[in-house]
Amino acid sequence: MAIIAAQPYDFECPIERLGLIVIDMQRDFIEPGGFGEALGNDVRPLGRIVPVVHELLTLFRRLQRPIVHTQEGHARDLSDCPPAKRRRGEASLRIGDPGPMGRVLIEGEPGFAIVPELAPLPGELVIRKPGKGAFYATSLDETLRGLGLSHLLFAGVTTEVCVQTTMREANDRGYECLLCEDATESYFPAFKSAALAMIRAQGGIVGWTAPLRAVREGLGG
Ligand code: C5J
Repeated sequence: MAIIAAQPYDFECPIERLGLIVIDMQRDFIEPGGFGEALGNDVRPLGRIVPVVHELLTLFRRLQRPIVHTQEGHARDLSDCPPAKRRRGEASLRIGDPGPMGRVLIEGEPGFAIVPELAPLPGELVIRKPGKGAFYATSLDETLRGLGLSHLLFAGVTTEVCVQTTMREANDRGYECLLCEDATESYFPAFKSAALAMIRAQGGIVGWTAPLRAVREGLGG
């Protein structure tokens, strides 16, 4: 049993039932010219977590534990993009529009790709998701159960949108969830802090949070 020094208290996990979920580390959210910037955000803070997420990937690859990468995006004909989602916001580019990195948030386009430093290796699972939560309209739950996983470590962007939504979905499905604090980021620093606080409030109502250092120490990395 691994013990990770976390908040609100130690996260205990059987390593053989632990997997890593990396949420939406895509060019469209992280690089200039993508959807994140089109929504008016400064994308630079998101790019800063790439080395930390890379360290987690390296650790899980060395431990030979399952890794799932998610990508938010839609079919080319937008059949899985609700019009309300496409209309939302005052974006200079909307989902499906052609932009500097191809059509925004569309499967197969350059902006949809995971940033090259974090590219999935053969054998790692990659799930395209049309929603904020990675369990909505995907096979993620069946996949995780098929792998015998009960404990999930989360990383990725953005903390209060797709990461928190997916953690809440996982929590409702009975998974024990830990978020690596320095491997997640938001366009809004206050929202990141608030999301971390919400997750671990009330005795870990959604889950636990811990810095990379504690994750490494707990997992023997
Ligand atoms: C957003 C995400 N922010 N991956 N997506 O729309 O958090």
